[in-house]
Amino acid sequence: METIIQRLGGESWDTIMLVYKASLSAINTKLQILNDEFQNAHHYNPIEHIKSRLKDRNSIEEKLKRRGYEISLENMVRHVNDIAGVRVICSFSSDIYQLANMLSSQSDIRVMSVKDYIRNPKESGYKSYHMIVTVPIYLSNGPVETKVEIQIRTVAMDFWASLEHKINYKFFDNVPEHIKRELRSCAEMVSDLDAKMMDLNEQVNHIG
Ligand code: 0O2
Repeated sequence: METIIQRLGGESWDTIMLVYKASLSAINTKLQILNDEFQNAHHYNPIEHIKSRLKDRNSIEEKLKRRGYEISLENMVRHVNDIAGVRVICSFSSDIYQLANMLSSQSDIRVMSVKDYIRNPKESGYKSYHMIVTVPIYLSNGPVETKVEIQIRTVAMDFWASLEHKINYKFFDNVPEHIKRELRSCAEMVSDLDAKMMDLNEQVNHIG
């Protein structure tokens, strides 16, 4: 199947962004179906909520510059993996791997890379499961493989990541050491909380 790069001939920015927008819809639909099926079979929703976004032009160009690439449509499609980004927030850590496996095993999804910051958290304490996948988007002249970055994490991990992101922004990435320490300590609390909530949920399920 062709990738967007192979289709780049005379494609404009707008056409490319339209394809990425369609890829968000495709992944959202897949996730929604899995969530509904879970509700039907197991009487609970593994997904709390889904956020999706297209990276804006400035952020794409800034990322290319930061990585030393010239600004061009080809470089953007080739080197920026998170133009289409979906963040899936789950209730329990166990849901994360189940969802990732269910999605990865679909025949039209190709997993390009996985970064498991849950088993291997970042030094900052950041935890999340990241996948870059491709999904086919059916245009009038045939399908195009389109990259989407999927981040899957628990509500607690997301709470931590949002605050840490705001702190980094406020300090222009030069966060004072004592605040970094506090953040690492909060990240440990997040892991403990996730483990306890999952355990409690399992106990309750056995009673029910
Ligand atoms: P934004 O504005 O958040 O979208 P790649 O995309 O694979 O080419 P990278 O950066 O190596 O590049 O990928 P990685 O490590 O999977 O991180 C991608 C995204 O994860 C980041 O997007 C953040 O959203 C999030 N992330 C990664 N590390 C951290 C962290 O330490 N703290 C928080 N809060 N979020 C993190 P961007 O590119 O930064 O842009």
